Amino acid sequence: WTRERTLVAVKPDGVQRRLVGDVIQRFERRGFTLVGMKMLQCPRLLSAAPPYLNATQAPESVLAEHYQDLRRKPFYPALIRYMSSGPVVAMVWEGYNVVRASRAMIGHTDSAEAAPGTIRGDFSVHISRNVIHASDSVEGAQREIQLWFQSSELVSWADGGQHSSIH
Ligand code: YYY
Ligand code: MG
Repeated sequence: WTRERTLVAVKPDGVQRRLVGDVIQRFERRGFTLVGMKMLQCPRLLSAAPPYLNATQAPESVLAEHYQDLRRKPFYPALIRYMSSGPVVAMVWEGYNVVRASRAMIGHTDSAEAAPGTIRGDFSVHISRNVIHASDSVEGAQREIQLWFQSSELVSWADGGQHSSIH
């Protein structure tokens, strides 16, 4: 089987509400592997040609590129304002079917539809403040990981016995 990777981001409301640890704990307990993590804030998310964009990519902001499919939606300006209103914690998680599994873990986009037990179902009451992002397809995940992270910021690792006895 293939080890998929996906982009997960705790949005500004999630960071403000100190939910980063809970999110990490849920993914770790599920058995997924954290291969990248960093905090970003407004200037770096919105500035033109951030240094971590690939040189081959157009000099667009991370958020505009990230939500390019939604740019004609009525909620798009408010979405960009919200996403740039405070720090965001971006992570790359790896594991079997991690793209689909993480969508199930975050729950429905609309908080009112999100099942209890999901991250949005437990922590969010409105679609415009829904705490967390996760890529919705394998192709989308590859695109988003390249957008948010340089390859040098990702660490491939496997269980190497570090937690077993030193004797
Ligand atoms: O992938 P997901 O985040 O679950 O939903 P998308 O349809 O990709 O929309 C991205 C983002 O936009 C959503 O998490 C909240 C916001 N949004 C909104 O504010 N109002 C809507 N009616 C739909 C989406
Ligand atoms: Mg989406």
